[in-house]
Amino acid sequence: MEGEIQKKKILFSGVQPSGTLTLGNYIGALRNFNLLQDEYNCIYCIVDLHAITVRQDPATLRRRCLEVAGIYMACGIDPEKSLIYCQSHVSGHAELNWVLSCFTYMGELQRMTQFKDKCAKNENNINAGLFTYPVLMAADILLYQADMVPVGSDQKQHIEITRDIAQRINGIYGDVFVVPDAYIPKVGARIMSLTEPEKKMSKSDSEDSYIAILDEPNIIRKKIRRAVTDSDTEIRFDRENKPGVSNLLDIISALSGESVESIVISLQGKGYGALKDAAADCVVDTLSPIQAEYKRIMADKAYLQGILDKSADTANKLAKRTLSKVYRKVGLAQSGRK
Ligand code: AQP
Repeated sequence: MEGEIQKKKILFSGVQPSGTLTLGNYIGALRNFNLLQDEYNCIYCIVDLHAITVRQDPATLRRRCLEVAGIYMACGIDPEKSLIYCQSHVSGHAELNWVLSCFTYMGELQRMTQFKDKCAKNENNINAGLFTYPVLMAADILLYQADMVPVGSDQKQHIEITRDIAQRINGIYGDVFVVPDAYIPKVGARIMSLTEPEKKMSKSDSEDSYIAILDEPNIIRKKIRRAVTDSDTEIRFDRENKPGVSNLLDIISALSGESVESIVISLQGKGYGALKDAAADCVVDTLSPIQAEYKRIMADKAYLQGILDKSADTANKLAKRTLSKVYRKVGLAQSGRK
């Protein structure tokens, strides 16, 4: 990939190992990853440095990094075509983060809705990392001169600030960074919580609120059966007044490829029980093969670790190219050593 990286466009995306990955992560981001890997040179990162902006249990975090790599592969990412590695194994992310933070304004960061949401969730740990999270994310992307970033709609603001930082630096120093575009899916860009459907489904919320990619079929069915709907009985897509029903329709549509309109027609006159059964069937059918593949991959942890190490070596080389360009452009002294 290192040599080939010049020819194809570059795609970068990441997921935090901050919990067990959810159906939201899958529909919003992961399922698009393997669709794009023939067209782009893809770099898929497990963003563990981002995860420590919220307190994590060290042993669990370490274990989860490998698990996320297993889920990436089970979702179809081919390590022969794409890089899969841990963010903390490539020091360039943290180094570029520092440079970019000197070109990012406090006011820009104060406008980030994710910062406000995370502050509300972590009242006792509103740390500087939570505030500068978008700068590290900009560094992740710009480090590889990525053209495209597939994300859910919650990350749109972060891609916009990444573009602003890149354009600002390019404006001062000439052509330093590729300015990336977001790839946000048309359907399922924001899967909502099962228990509070006006909020995004998040892996750091309560277990009942999300479906984990690795949940057993009976757990998936139980969680969907208990999903909050409303006191009405009509199956209709109306995000504002029927967020729970609309979320289930969104999930079915995203996973089956059928339009919401035709799903609504096929469920006409049936109750919420039928809607929930249809949603549960779709989710179980989608996740079962991924879970079987995940089990197979995780049986050989040495192989998986080998992939992470090899990918990190390549990522380090690519990162160094951008970093030395950035250091030179901003005026940092070159080392005299070979
Ligand atoms: N509910 C969602 N619907 C659609 N896409 C989603 N994504 C996350 N939740 C949804 C997308 O998944 C990718 C990885 O997200 P992340 O783990 O880096 O961070 P996040 O967006 O903060 O996800 P969570 O699950 O809400 O994590 P926690 O709870 O730790 O903060 C991103 O592309 C994201 O858009």
